[in-house]
Amino acid sequence: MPDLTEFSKNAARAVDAMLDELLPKENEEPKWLHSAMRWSTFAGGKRFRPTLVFAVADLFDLPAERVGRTAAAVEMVHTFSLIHDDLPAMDDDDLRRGKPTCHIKFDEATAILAGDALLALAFKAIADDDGLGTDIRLKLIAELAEATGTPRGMVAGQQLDILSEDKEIDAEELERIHIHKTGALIKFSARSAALAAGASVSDLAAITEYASKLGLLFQITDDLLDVTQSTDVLGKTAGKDEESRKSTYVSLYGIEHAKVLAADTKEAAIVALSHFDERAEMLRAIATATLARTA
Ligand code: GRG
Repeated sequence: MPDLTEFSKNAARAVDAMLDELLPKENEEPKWLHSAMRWSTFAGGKRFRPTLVFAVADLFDLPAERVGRTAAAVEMVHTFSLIHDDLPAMDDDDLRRGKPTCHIKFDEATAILAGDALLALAFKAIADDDGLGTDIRLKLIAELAEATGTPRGMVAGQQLDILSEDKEIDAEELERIHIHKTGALIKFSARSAALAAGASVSDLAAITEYASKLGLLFQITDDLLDVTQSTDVLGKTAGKDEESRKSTYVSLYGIEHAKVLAADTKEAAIVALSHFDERAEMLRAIATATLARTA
């Protein structure tokens, strides 16, 4: 059995060091903005997406250093999305990663700017990555832009999610929302390392299929945790989905059926990995841990 706990710890350490290097220092002007960016970035996230980047790199024997900037870029985009998602105009939340959200700790304008600046910095991190060839950097920038924006990325998913509030939506629409909102960045995380490693077309297809299922699994478990865990454990307000009358896998299927769906989705992720041999054990362990996660 691969030691996912140890692997995740090392991944978090590596991405945190890279983020610390790339983010402007708090003592550099505008200090208030840089403090806000660092506040949210280092608030204690799980570093799930960077771990996935490193695990796929490992599968292809690509040294971790080669994807360090990409892993940091993904985490910056993710942090940008959380900062903006917590704003009063969106989810209006005052707790994230167990700490006051960016607009509560700083102010609303600064939270908007901190998100904007993290998004811009993510693309610069990849553009300046001289450990990767120019063609790969361009490909990663294009794919990250697609995974982040619209019509195929996270911003599109967020818009669809907002428009679906207070509405009855079917399973197909729910899946469409989450493929974009949560899945696109998770898919990019896995594909980015495969692209950096020069993976073959069939390897890339298997990784893409695995990551698509993993993204859906991550969202189903997120919906389950929202109703089964406490605010303390989650580090963000529990029960928020029902309060904001959101359609979720739990509201659509009920807790028990959502659990079955999660288990089936994890199996589908594992099946996608049958393309690889035992070298994919860490990716199998990530799918298993995502199904079992408690926060
Ligand atoms: C504002 C453009 C824009 C997009 C927001 C990511 C997102 C889209 C909204 C967050 C709301 C949410 C609960 C999404 C579902 C899954 C998800 C992304 C959870 C948070 O990610 P974790 O659990 O967080 O990886 P940590 O804090 O561990 O990094």
